[in-house]
Amino acid sequence: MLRRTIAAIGIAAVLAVTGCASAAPERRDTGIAMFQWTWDAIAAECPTLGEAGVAWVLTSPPQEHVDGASVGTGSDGSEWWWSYQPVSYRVESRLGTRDELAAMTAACDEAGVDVYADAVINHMAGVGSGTGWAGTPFEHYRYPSTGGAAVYDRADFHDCDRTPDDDIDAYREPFVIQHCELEDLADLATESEHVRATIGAYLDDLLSLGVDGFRIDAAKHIDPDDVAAIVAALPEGTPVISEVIRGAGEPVQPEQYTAFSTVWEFGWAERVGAFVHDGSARALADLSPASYGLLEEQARTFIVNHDTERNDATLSYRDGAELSAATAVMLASDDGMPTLYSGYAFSDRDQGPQLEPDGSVSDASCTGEEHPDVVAGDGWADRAWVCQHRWPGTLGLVAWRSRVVDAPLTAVEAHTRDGMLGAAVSYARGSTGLAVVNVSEHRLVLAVPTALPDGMYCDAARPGCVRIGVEDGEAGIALEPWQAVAIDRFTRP
Ligand code: LM2
Ligand code: CA
Repeated sequence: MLRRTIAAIGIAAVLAVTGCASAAPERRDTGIAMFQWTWDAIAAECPTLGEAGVAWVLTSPPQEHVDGASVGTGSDGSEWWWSYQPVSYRVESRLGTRDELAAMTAACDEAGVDVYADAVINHMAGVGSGTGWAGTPFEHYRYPSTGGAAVYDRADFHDCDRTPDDDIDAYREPFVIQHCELEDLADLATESEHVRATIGAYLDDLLSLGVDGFRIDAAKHIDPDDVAAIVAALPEGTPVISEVIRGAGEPVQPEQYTAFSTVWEFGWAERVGAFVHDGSARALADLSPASYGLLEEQARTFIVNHDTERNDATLSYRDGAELSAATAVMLASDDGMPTLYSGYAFSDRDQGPQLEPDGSVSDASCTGEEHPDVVAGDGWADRAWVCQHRWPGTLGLVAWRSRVVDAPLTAVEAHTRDGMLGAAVSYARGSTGLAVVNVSEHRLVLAVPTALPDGMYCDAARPGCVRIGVEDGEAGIALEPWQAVAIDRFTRP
């Protein structure tokens, strides 16, 4: 029954524009990580993303990486994580060619969507020797140039000489975290001018192909002074997001990277996922930077990424409608700038995406039709593209956020009552907007205080115009389990 209700909301139609006349303001600050999506597939999805108000897409790493089948370790090369073992900075990978990458940035630009690339600059490959995807031969610590790209020799890498196999063995000292090796991955001497210049040339090359910003992979394993120097060499204002996983009691913390970048706040993702899962509307309403970390201007909020969906640190597509509810909380809150996530189903953490006979990644596509079990979170075939961003509500809420984000949050309230089954949390933005998220498996009917003028509004989370009435300063809102409803003064019947 529930499944039918939510399916009826329709996935493909979330972009339907309602019949409102007043011009809404728009500020886009929501991004989406499209894990292992090819350049061609991202180019094809950008019009949909742009129409919904998505500001940017984050790609998987675009540089040449180890061809896993060449290494002789028993891998057939299909694992996703070869992307994170650079061999050169040629823009040639399983996800697409240099020309395809340029075509993607052009198509996304046309759709009003920026492209951020995942920059793997802490390290090169972890394996002994082999060939890169574009044919570049390499050995551990030796990455010669073919086609005029990256050139590193032994002296360009750290030799930390502190742990048995030079691997990071504990997160107690910055030196070990930043100069020893992350799982054997050859650790670049990022303090060296040559290394910085080589990385800088790679990032500049990506910018010349139309890339707009960067994720700094494994930033926690690079001295913040080194990241600062690399960022300083980029054109002023280039958006950079550092990946620094917050770990309690560790000496390297996200705060050390905020002078020159924004940082994903893992502490937020972990808490919000757990609170939604537990139905703790009160805890969600009480959430504050003091309890999880970074201030909103520095924080990138997210619910799940490609690592956390594999180590169970957060919710994931397997949590079905709970993931949708948490995503709605992220889009309704003002705790940071949101990042959505879209990837593929897997039953083994190493399992790569669908491949073509030549070993390149198959193009993802989303119709919505192939995902009957979105709500329950089960029934996924291995390697199926999950298209989380097309799940009911999500893109509609992105568009709603772009209309209301400049109106400050005026109230965040938990809706729980003795004797009432279920719980919800509401986010009021004065007389501009209101969102309510059911964080329970119970149906709820609520009267939620709002400063929106009395009258009829359209629910931004559903296509068409499902009417929501405001009377005497209260919005009458009925919610299915885990459903979110959002209204704003620009979207009325
Ligand atoms: C990241 N952020 O800091 C990425 O988000 C994460 O996905 C990367 O790990 C990691 N850092 C390095 O860029 C992935 C994956 C690992 C994989 C590495 C390198 O999670 O499992 O390690 O990429 O491909 C694999 C093997 C590991 C082996 C290593 C080196 O799983 O057993 O270590 O390659 O050959 C001996
Ligand atoms: Ca390092």
